[in-house]
Amino acid sequence: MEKKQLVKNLSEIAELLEIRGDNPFRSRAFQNGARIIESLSEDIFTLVKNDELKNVKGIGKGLNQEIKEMLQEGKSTLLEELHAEIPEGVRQMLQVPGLGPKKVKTLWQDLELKNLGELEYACHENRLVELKGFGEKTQANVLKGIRLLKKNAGRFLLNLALAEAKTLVAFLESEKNISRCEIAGSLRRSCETIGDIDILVSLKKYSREASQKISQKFVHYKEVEETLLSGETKTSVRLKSGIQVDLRIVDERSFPFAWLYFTGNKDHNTVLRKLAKEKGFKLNEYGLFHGEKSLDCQNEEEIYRALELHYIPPELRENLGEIEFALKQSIPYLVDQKDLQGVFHVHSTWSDGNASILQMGQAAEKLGFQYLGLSDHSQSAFYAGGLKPEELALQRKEIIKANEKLHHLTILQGIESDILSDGSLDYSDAQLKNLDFVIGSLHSGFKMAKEKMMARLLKAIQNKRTKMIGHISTRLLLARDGIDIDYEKIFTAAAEHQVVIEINANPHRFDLDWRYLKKAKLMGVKFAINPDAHSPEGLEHTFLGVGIARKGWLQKEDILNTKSLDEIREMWS
Ligand code: DGT
Ligand code: CA
Ligand code: CA
Ligand code: ZN
Repeated sequence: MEKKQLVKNLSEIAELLEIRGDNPFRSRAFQNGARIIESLSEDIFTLVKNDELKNVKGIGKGLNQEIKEMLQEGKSTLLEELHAEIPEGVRQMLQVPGLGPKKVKTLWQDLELKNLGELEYACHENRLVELKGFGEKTQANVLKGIRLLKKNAGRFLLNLALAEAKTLVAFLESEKNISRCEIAGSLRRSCETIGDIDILVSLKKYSREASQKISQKFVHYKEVEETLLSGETKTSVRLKSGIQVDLRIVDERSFPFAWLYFTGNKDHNTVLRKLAKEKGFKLNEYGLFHGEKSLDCQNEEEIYRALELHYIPPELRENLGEIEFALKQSIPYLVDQKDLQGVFHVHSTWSDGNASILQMGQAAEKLGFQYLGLSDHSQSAFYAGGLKPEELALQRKEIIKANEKLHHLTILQGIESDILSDGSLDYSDAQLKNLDFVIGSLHSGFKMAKEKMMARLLKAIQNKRTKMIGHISTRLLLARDGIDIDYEKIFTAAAEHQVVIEINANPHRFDLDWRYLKKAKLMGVKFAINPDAHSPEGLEHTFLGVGIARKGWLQKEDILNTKSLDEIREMWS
């Protein structure tokens, strides 16, 4: 069992104990235990091996026993017991935003609800309104939460799907008979969430047996939980992470056609097929046929060319105007990972990051960046350890020291300032003036009426100290919808005041939504691809953000952090 799973189990036990109505101290001990283990700097496995875990503050005897069992035997009897006792549907209620163990307990025991369907129905019947600890507002929120869960059911964050797919591809590629093994589907199109992973393999020597050999290797991959379907050309499995993978196996000649087809999306394919038909061809996953015989195309470029189309990068294949542009041979040259020269929106231990300023700088240097725009939280974000005004100068000193130790990279001092409910920033103008840049972000008060929210955001954009707006919608993918705002008005103001809009590259956010990028660009808005990193590894999310920017048709010149440090300094001077 990995540490991550251990922490998850402990916190699940805590919640389930509370639902069961166990001793509250016991439940709290597990919750604290989860937190302690998560932030433990020593290696948990060594501690358990040497029987030293019991010496860690906050880990009592009972907890110590449970953790030992989980790590040494890979299971938890207590958790199994709780799972048997509390129906799965009741446990799923915990995923509804706003429902904690206490409320779930009431719903299960007082209303005898056993799953989300029954809960939804009970809301429609107004049965939550009179319930102790609930009310009209909670009931409405529960309904909204269930709707959100339904919408997101079975989808996964891009980074998780990508990590799973990359390891799987590496595993399959070790097979000698494989000539190509590539990601297709929504993952190749760099969509913000992924329904399932599609992998396409071509064989040097194709035969039924050769294909079966690859399917067998695939279903025996160590991360496979269950095989859903196994045929000659298509095999589907579900991985332990819950994500489904479809594998298709083709011969070398059909590879480009199959790759185009399985990359999609479906609407893009449909339009291509229609276009082919108008030209007297027939296009499918096996070829581009003129009569019985298919044209020989070595790659996707050649297929597009045969249809007299400009090559369309996978990110644009959404049937959102790309085919019209390709017909005119005018698909733009999109921003590329190698165009990035630096990053903004990075946290350190000065607020809620897990690494020092120097460590973040060194990690950014390793990624080849020229500058790093540090932006810890501001004072109102007390829960995230936001900086008090007097800490700003101290932090500046530490940045200067870090810069002396770095070779090719310069750290800039910015701040991620809360946009307060009246739209003002979180420090005095004199304090903000001393910083290299300011990102304004919403971190609370999301439920404000639309009009008031617009006034709040517009005031922040008009502030002459604001250089960027962070994660503008505040959405959390698969968990929380964004706020309701008038994007056109925001873009107009951002363009007028030269405030950059962030493309937050954290996979939980990808905010601004790529669907707005093309329009905002046309209105004169500039963007920054920001990792919102809270750890050195988090910096790498920047590259996922490039995929999102490409999906929004953005080019190098639209992105602030493709500029050199000197160019940025000049812009902001
Ligand atoms: P997802 O998995 O929901 O994130 O989205 P996709 O786009 O990966 O969808 P998926 O996995 O169902 O199918 C992969 C690609 O295969 C899809 O983008 C286009 C192609 N495809 C699948 N079914 C059809 C179909 O019925 N017609 C056409 N033209 N293409 C299809
Ligand atoms: Ca898919
Ligand atoms: Ca699929
Ligand atoms: Zn933020």
